Amino acid sequence: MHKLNISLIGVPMDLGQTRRGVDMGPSAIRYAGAVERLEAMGYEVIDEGDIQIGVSEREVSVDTNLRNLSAVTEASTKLANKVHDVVSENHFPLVLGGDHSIAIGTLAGLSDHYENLGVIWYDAHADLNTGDTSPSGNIHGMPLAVSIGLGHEKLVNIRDYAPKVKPENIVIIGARSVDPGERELIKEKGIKVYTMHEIDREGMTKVIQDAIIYLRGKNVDGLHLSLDLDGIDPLYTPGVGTPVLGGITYRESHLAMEMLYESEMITSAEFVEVNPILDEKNKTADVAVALMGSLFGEKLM
Ligand code: EXY
Ligand code: MN
Ligand code: MN
Ligand code: MN
Repeated sequence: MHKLNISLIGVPMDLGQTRRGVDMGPSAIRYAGAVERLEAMGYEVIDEGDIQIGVSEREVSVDTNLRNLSAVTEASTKLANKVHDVVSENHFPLVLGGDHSIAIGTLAGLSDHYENLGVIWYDAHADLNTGDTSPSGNIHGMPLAVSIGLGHEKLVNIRDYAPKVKPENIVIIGARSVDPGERELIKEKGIKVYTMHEIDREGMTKVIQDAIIYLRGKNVDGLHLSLDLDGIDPLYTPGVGTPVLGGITYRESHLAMEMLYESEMITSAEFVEVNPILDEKNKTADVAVALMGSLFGEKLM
C-alpha cells in the first residue's frame, strides 16, 4: 500500500441486526486513536465524518423477511456514493462500522472502479445468506451474497449494477459458523474458504501466503479487506454482537495484517461489528486500531 491519503468514513449502522450499540462503533474506533495512529505513521488522514443512517421501519414489510430493508438500502446507497467519490479522488477508503451490512454499500462504491476486484472476508461467519436461507432475517448475515448478485433486488442493484464481485475473487478467512444454505452456496460458486481448521493446521502464514497466490492468480486489480472483529476470538474482541468461540488469535491477526501490507495488494478496508456496549473498556476498538496499524505498515522496530 503506497502512501495514499486515507479517507476515514464512519457508518453508525445497527439496522442489519438486532443488538443495540454497534452504531457507536465508529466513535469507539475514533476514540481508540485510529486517526492519530495512522498520522503517526506518516499518512494524511481525512476524517470524512459519518454517513447519516435513517430510522428503522415501523411496519414489518409484507414482501420480505429482511429486517429494515428500506433503511439499510438507503444507507448503503449513501455509503456507496461516498466510497465511490473517495476512490475517484485517489484516496484509500477506510470504512468504520457499524454492523457488517455496511459492506453492501462499501463494495457497491468500490467495485465499478475495478475490472476485477478481489475481497478478503475476515470473519467467523460467511455472510452468504439470502432471504431464502437466512435463519434470522438480519441483513448483516447477507452482504457477501448480495455482492455476488444474490438476494433482494433492492440491495443487489445499489448504484445500478450487479454483481459487484465474482465469487472466485473472494477469500473467506476464519469461518467457524456457517449455515447450511451458505455451505451449499460456497460449494456451488466455488468460493475459497480458509476455516479455523486450515488456520489451526497450516498456520496463518501459510493461509495468507496461499490466499495471496490465489488472488494474484485471479488477476485482481484491487483488493478489499472486510474485517469483522468477530473473526478474532472473543477473548480478544468481546465487543461484538455475534461472538463465536475458537477464533483467530490477536497475534495471528497481526501477522495476517502485516503480510497483507507486504503484499501491496490492499486498496480499501473496512472494520466492522465493534459494539462498545458489549465491550470491556473499549478493548475491541483498541484491537481494531492496532490491526489497522499493521495493515498500514507499522513496524515493531
Ligand atoms: N449466519 C447468521 C445469520 O445469518 O443470521 C449469523 C450472521 C452473523 C453475521 C455476522 C456479522 O458476521
Ligand atoms: Mn486529496
Ligand atoms: Mn460479518
Ligand atoms: Mn461475523
